[in-house]
Amino acid sequence: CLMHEFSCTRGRCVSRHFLCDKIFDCPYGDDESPQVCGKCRFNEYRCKGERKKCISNYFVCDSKADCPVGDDEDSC
Ligand SMILES: [Ca+2]
Ligand SMILES: [Ca+2]
Repeated sequence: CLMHEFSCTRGRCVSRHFLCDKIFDCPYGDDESPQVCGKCRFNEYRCKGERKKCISNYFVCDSKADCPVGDDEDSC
């Protein structure tokens, strides 16, 4: 792949403009994977606030603030 391209698992190259645009451009969608996009995993909650920490869903509504601003306990 070229400098401005992202290499998919199956050796295909896509432009980096297509990364994290919610459309699968790689055959297996790895241009939208959490590792590439820096999002939380499907079983994690994304905290609000500047740091956007990821916590396990297990810690949402456990009566203890795990996010920096405690928003994991806000909508229980
Ligand atoms: Ca994409
Ligand atoms: Ca919590």
